[in-house]
Amino acid sequence: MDGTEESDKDGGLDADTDGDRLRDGDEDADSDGSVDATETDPNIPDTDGDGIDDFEERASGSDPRDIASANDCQVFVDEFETR
Ligand SMILES: [Ca+2]
Ligand SMILES: [Ca+2]
Ligand SMILES: [Ca+2]
Ligand SMILES: [Ca+2]
Repeated sequence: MDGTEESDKDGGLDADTDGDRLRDGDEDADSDGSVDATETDPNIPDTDGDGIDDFEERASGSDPRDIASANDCQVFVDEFETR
């Protein structure tokens, strides 16, 4: 609760617990409280720990559950390899 998040009248599944801009209800799609094969962790902004948050991975088409997928993320590769 740092005051920067948008107020959410229905709370619960519309909250963004980990602050990665994906709502809890989008990350835990079936709302069972566990991270299933196609879901990302609503409590961890970077589910696979590759340094790119789940929102960025989904937006760029890489796999938010596969730490190796960051290597295929052209958006970030381009940023660091422009010389
Ligand atoms: Ca989230
Ligand atoms: Ca789930
Ligand atoms: Ca990631
Ligand atoms: Ca990844």
